[in-house]
Amino acid sequence: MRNLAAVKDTLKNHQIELPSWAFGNSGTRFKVFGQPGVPRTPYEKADDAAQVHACTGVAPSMAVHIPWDKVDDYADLAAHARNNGIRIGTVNANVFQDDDYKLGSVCNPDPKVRKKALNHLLECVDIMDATGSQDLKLWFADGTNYPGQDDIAARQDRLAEALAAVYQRLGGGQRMLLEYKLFEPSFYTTDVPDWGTALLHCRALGPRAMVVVDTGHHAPGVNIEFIVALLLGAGRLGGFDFNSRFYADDDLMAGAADPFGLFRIMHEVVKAGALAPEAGVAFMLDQCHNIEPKIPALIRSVMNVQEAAAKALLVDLGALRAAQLSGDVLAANAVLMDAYNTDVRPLLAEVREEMGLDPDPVAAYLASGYGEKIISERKGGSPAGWGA
Ligand code: LRH
Ligand code: MN
Repeated sequence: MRNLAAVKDTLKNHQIELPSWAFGNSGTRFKVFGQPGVPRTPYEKADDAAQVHACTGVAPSMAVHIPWDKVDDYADLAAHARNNGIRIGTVNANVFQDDDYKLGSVCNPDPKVRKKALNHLLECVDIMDATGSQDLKLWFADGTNYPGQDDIAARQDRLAEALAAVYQRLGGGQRMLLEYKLFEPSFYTTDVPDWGTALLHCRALGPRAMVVVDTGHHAPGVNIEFIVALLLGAGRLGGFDFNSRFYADDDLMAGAADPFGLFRIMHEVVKAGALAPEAGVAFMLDQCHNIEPKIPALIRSVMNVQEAAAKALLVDLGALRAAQLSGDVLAANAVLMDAYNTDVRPLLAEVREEMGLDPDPVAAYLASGYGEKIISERKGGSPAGWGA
């Protein structure tokens, strides 16, 4: 049985990064349902993120997305976040919403468009210098919709050229996180469609280029924890975009659709000793709360990730290894299922109390009146959204 005090310490130090865009209005191509009290500025998004951290104690940073979180003074935004007990985390570039990027951004056949995209990526590194952020996250919508539309290999060369220029620009402690996605918005090829393509580019760039696993970016049936184990083994797992899905990139609350899948992923992470912040794996949420209230949804999502981590920390790795090596299939599976079937909510309630927090973060938030406060205060202005 695992040492519970050590498990609690690990859970207290586990950090989950929040996505600024999850606080804004979001939806699908069919409809974006606006919600009252939605933040109008990155400052108000940071205020909401600080509420999630205040209630959970393990969400001390907010990722930003440029230009959705464009401000005049990024150092001032970072100071505002710090004054609210959090920090600005990963900087996400956005080269997927400008009309010029119809045929791609860094992979576009037109060198002028590629230059424009590269300039945005370099601007994002400037922003990291101002906010003190360590990670630049790059997801490219780049791809094609019809066979023959463009040359697959030529687009890879263009991508490699742009990534090398950005990698060159990174400062000392800064990293590049490359995120892959099977499809959407492109429907024939995507230039970074899978972990293999991302890993090849990262290896070609250097040691500070890492792969991001967005749990919604795989074909149905793909064994994501296998990819996680492989990337951990290669020392190239830079982080996760946690969410959940029943079908495609649904961006639902992490652990909501597939809590067992999230547990299996966290088992590989824990087994590799990669849960601790110093292991360099960024645990980020990347979700859209199209119909549910956003702040409680993010609190619930943080709790879901904590529950998966707690169950993974309770796996008796010694017994598991022994059963595996003796070929005792059922015993090995039982060790894992025993941990997964353990109700860790009392343990996490204890952890929160020991952190001086309410054992029930959602109840704490609802009792805070913060939700009502922002609805009454945030009148006028334009609510944040994806602006797609
Ligand atoms: C792409 C993605 C990427 C972000 C965006 C908000 O689907 O997962 O991580 O830039 O969502
Ligand atoms: Mn993502």
